[in-house]
Amino acid sequence: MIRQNGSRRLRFAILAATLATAVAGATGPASAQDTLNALKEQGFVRIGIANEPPYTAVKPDGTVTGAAPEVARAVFKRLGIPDVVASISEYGAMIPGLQAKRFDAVTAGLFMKPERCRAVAYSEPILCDAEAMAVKKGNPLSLASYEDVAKNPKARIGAPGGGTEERLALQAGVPRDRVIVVPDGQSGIKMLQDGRIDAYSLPVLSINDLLKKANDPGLETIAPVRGAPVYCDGAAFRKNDTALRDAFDKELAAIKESGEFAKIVEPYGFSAKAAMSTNRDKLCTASQ
Ligand code: 6CS
Repeated sequence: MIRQNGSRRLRFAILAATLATAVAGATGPASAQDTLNALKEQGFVRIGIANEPPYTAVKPDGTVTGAAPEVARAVFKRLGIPDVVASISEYGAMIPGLQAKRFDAVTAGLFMKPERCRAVAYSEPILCDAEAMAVKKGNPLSLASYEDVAKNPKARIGAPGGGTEERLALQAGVPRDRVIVVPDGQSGIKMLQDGRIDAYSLPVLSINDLLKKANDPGLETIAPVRGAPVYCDGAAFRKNDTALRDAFDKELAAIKESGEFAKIVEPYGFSAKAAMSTNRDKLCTASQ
């Protein structure tokens, strides 16, 4: 549980979060207005994140940043909830964690896809991005798509567990034993440098951030991955919290309209226009 600042506040956050979970668990599916009121009482929203810059990031001092939490903080503030408290989770554990009330929302770049839209209540789109692969300089295996990885029996691809890139690789026909689950960005780059994988796949802005920090002339980016869709995320809520999601959407629309949304996401490299030119219905029914 990572809080903005101060160990006293952290202890309070953990206690309050535990009490909130206990109450929520004890009273069964709260009405969404109750959820919003409970969050106002709590004074913060417990969010699930991955710690994958620029989508989500936790600074060494515990400060939660990244485009997704910053948009969430701006919207929740307008709803009368001043702060967010983050828990780091693997992508594949985010929806189960949300459903188990480990967090109140997922604001992590969790891309909207039909199967996820069936499991959670997404907000309207927030962050959009294409897919990329980091490879050794010169791209020795000539990998430009997930199908290229599938076709080459020597090629191993790293991707986040339960993440979109893992699923795309498997759907393209890469055998399970050549799709390597990577726990975090730094591990992925190290595995690529050590030759344990031949490609590491994340969204373009995440790979760009990692390669900039790695500063390794022996690596390069293949972007976009040929044939992979552009995805957009939204804030994800529990299915029975649709009124909370609707309240979030109302304020999200207001900051999109006012220009505040662009001011938050564009310094991180995201296009406000991309998110504002699509919608949840389209993304939740797209065949990807
Ligand atoms: O939604 C997902 O599954 C993907 N989203 C991001 C921001 N990074 C990797 C992950 O697989």
